[in-house]
Amino acid sequence: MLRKIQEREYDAIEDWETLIFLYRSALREIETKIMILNDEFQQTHRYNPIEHVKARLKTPESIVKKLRANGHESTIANMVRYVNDIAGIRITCSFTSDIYQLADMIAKRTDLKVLNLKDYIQHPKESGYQSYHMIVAVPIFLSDSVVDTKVEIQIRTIAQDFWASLEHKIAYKFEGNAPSYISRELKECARIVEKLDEKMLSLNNAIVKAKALQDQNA
Ligand code: 0O2
Repeated sequence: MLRKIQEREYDAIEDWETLIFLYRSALREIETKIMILNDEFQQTHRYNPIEHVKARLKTPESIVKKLRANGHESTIANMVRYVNDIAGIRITCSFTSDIYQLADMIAKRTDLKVLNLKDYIQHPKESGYQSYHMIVAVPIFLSDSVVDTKVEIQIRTIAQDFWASLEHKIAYKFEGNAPSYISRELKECARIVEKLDEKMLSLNNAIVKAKALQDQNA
């Protein structure tokens, strides 16, 4: 996560305050970059791919729970190394095509480094979860050094977000042990969400075509 610049060497972040300061700064940086991308898109294509952006820092309880679940001790070093989503940004888009366009725009930026990609749209999770995940490193410029800080970017449609939010609540209630018929029904809902997204995208394509034809004939 860290790179050495100038005199100061960051082998590890040693205290919680520094850790949170860096992740909070990384969220600010990423949020601004994403809003600028959206504005540029609006300016060049007269279209906003982004519906909402939500930034959050993972709670200490949730960080410790994740480390424990993966068999790691709750140390600052382990948090930095093993928890990729302490800083998280969720981008909600209108259409699945927007997701890939945005992901491509983010990946091409020279001021970020993509560390990992997970396409849960092409390959949904066992639960039915669909979303596009990117782990990026954002350089945080301090007075005497630069620290690359990890941020997880989740990009999904409104429908995928609706499913994920409700499924998260339900799964939380059962602490991962939901009765099988509930898991089955949730998976079925995920398939409906996928169909809905496909239909909305093809409808949008048809609208764009029809509008262009109308403008041509006007
Ligand atoms: P919360 O409460 O959202 O913070 P990794 O170390 O990155 O390889 P990880 O973290 O399991 O392993 O990565 P993954 O699978 O990409 O999941 C990261 C996040 O995606 C989760 O964070 C959830 O926000 C979301 N997610 C993944 N699977 C599901 C799912 O089945 N249902 C829902 N609703 N969300 C999911 P956290 O820390 O689990 O939760």
